[in-house]
Amino acid sequence: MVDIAARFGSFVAMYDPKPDIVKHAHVNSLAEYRRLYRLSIDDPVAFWRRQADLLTWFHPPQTIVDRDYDAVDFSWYSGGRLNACFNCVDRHVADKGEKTAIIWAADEAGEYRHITYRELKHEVCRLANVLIAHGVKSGDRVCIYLPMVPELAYAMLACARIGAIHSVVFAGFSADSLRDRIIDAGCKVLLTANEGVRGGKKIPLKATADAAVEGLSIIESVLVVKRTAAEVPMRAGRDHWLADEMRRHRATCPVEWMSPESPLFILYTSGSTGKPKGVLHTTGGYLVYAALTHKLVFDVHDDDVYFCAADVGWVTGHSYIVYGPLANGTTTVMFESTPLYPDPGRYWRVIDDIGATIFYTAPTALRAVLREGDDWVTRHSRKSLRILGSVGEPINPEVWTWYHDVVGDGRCAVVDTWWQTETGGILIAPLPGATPCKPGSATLPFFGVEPILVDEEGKELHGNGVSGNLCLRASWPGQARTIFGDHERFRETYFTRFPGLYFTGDGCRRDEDGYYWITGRVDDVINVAGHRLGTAEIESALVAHDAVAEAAVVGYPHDLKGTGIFAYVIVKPDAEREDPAQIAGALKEHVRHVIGAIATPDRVLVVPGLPKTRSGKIMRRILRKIAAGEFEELGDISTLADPAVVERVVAARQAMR
Ligand code: 7RM
Repeated sequence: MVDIAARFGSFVAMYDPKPDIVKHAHVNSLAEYRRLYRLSIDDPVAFWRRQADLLTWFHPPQTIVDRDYDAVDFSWYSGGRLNACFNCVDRHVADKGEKTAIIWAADEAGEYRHITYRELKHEVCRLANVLIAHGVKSGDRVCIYLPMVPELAYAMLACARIGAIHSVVFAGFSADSLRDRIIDAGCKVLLTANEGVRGGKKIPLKATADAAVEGLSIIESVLVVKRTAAEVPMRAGRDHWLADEMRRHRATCPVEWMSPESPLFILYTSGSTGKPKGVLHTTGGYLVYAALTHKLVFDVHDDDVYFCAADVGWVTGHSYIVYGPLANGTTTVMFESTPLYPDPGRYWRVIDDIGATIFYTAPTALRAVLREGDDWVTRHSRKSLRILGSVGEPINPEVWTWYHDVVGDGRCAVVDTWWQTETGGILIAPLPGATPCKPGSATLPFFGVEPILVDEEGKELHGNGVSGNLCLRASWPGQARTIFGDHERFRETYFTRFPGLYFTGDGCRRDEDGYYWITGRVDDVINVAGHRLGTAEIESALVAHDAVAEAAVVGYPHDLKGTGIFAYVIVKPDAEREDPAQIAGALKEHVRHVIGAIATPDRVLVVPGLPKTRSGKIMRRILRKIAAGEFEELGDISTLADPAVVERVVAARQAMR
């Protein structure tokens, strides 16, 4: 078996921590990281007891952790009482009431709104009072189907304040998806907007919401944010303008002191099979974990302006736009637009406008702007930046290096953060100022996190220089507690394949230095003529070629090899005029050169686009079918950002025969 990952990892450069950029790092050397890490593993109770001090508790916790792996029952900080909204809002008002809590960056370039912690408290209280007036009580579920407007954060915090459970549904989802999620969670109130605005386009959210709740009696009230001037039909007795309601209510509202294990939110995420799962997170452990990881991984200090470009509809937005940053009293950004609107320089323009010091986005967004050329970056100063984060998928070493060299001018720390909806917060990532980086590796585990690699039989792979299924031992405070309404599915999905461990579904390699390299979902691993290949490595090789903007690699049935390698590539504008057959030939030769003969793609297809989810993940399930020539059974494509792209890829595939 040829170990591609080993070879791939061996020639990458080490990037040392940047002491001048992170001069006030909370953890400022590798030795200090290792000392604290040891402590967190050897004595988790002592370690996590101390971290509870990051929050303000009404009653201090009594038992730090209590876990039962057989029953899949995890409890953190029991005996304590706290409120997530109080921790994110109220407690900051006394000493930083005039500090900006949220900078809202509207879709229109140059348009910002600064909301102080004091204003945030008033808005959240008013909205909480509105919810109470509409019959929402502790434990009730509230569905939030809003674009990136401040009311989205207000609504989440208002739910937390009164003990209600929010279920945020990304505003790009269809009526059917929204309806399924409302029914599954049993929501009684829905928040939406008349329209969303993104990339200069209007999104008819109220119309979609109306279709979603048509004939659904469980939704008693629909509260509507007026984002644009558009008129929308309002059903008497059910629909209300949120602003009118908020004006009628007081700007104070008592907080509900919750048990640490009371549910904070449900967030739907798709697995490899079945309908989306309602991942449930609770209050105490989640908030401690979100706050601590945010503070340490991004080296956050009081004067930082922190800009995460994700959408709050995804877990990244929950933990690292709303809960983590606000629990830490940070100035956080809500970005309503896209990286390409009105031009590919948008991110860097926002950074200059607001003086952002920390920036966090996904590799897919970086690739989208990278292909447009460095000019779009370098025409903006970016001098305020110190930390650059990446999340969501493996970042190709090429893209990592571009992020570091071009965006960060070689002076900023890059943190590649690996985690999942189910983990609540970052589990594997460098600490800037402590961890030397290798482009493409998420580096080392966070405190209290014990990654375990196991083979197909569940045998643990000890030592370095091994690859296998990535699992986690024990429990960490931010871990999901269940799938809403289906604990058995939770147990089955994550805890039965490898008993006693949480199985992430990702493949991973631990290299000779103990660094972790996520190789992608295990279902993305392909076995070619007896060789195990991570599709991510082949994609990285392709993207490293001058002509390639983006690549997606899947396996397909192959007479001789069992599985062949099928590469879809989007070429850069310059290469668009060239002969596709010639490009394909050159790319095969290129991959053979970079990785080796066994990784040479059997087929290379130049396509105009790739099917992606709205969060930017390439839907390999669809690409596998198309590669196999199974055009009729593509399955559900409704969750794609642009379903029309599928037809164009199919057409290209058919032309190839
Ligand atoms: C935060 C988030 C989770 C899946 C996960 C991985 C992949 C996420 C990285 C990554 C390589 C990373 N939650 N993933 N981050 N792969 N390097 N830094 O994305 O639930 O939506 O997705 O995303 O496969 O299992 S998620």
